[in-house]
Amino acid sequence: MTGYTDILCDMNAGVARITINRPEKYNAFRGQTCDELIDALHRAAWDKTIAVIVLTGAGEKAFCTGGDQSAHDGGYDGRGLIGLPVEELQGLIRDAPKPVIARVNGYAIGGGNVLVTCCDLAIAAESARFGQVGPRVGSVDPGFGTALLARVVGEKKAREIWFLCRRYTAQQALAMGLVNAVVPMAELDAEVDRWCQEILALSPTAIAIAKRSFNADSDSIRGIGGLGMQALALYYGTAESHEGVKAFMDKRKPSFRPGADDDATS
Ligand code: 2NE
Repeated sequence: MTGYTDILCDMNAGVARITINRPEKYNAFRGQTCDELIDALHRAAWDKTIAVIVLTGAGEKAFCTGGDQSAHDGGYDGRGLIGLPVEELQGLIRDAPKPVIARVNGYAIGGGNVLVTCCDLAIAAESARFGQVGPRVGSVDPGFGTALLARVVGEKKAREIWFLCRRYTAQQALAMGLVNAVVPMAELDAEVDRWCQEILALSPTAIAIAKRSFNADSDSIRGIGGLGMQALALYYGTAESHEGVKAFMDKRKPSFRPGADDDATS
């Protein structure tokens, strides 16, 4: 793949910086974005001169807000079961035999929060906000988005995140173990660079073995994700899911239980 349109990729002095470059969409990903991220991650993962990968979003508003709802019409606009090859993207973050650091510069919502969950490390600006929105917008990101999140923040907290769809501050994300450090936005790049430099001084093979052994313990979650995506493709064909997407785009509250809503007001 040559000439990215949705991302930026800079590989320099042992560090690959991959940036989702769709700030006007709060760095939401469409099919093309996922394919470009996959391509860049492949290159960075297997380039022996690269010791660490930094994943981030352009601008100061958003890290990534998940699937681009304007590219969703009963499924997204790309390839794969749901029109977004997110399983491949998330799997690649885990398969890269080197640490992937999420540089969280703003909203990490929906699939964006799942990317943070999948990254090995996460460093957030104080202004960053985290959360899942699937049940509000007719979606769910099963597998790493649910079961790995539970390993990261604990079962009760993960269920709260999915069942209530609240937003969490960077300090709350730190307290629950979703991120490793929180710094003022002005210090974010310097802090990320410090972590990269520390990693660069260490044995790449020892780190690769450590990463693969962490992964081995949780890799069964990949199968749960595959099963979940199969279900998600069916869910995307329902009126309930369509209502969630349409309500978000119309900037109104979704009505998931029309009959029950009528009963409640009668
Ligand atoms: C990010 C958040 C919390 C911001 O809220 P707020 O109130 O500050 O701003 P607003 O007005 O909601 O958003 C600002 C602009 O960004 C766009 C909005 O449409 C709006 O556009 P304009 O009106 O200014 O033109 N925007 C934000 N996120 C977008 C998105 N994902 N797609 C398209 N446009 C987006 C709030 O916007 C929010 O909650 N966003 C997340 C929406 C969402 O539904 N994300 C997808 C979840 S499903 C998913 O990610 C997924 C997956 O991970 C795996 C498989 C399948 C699906």
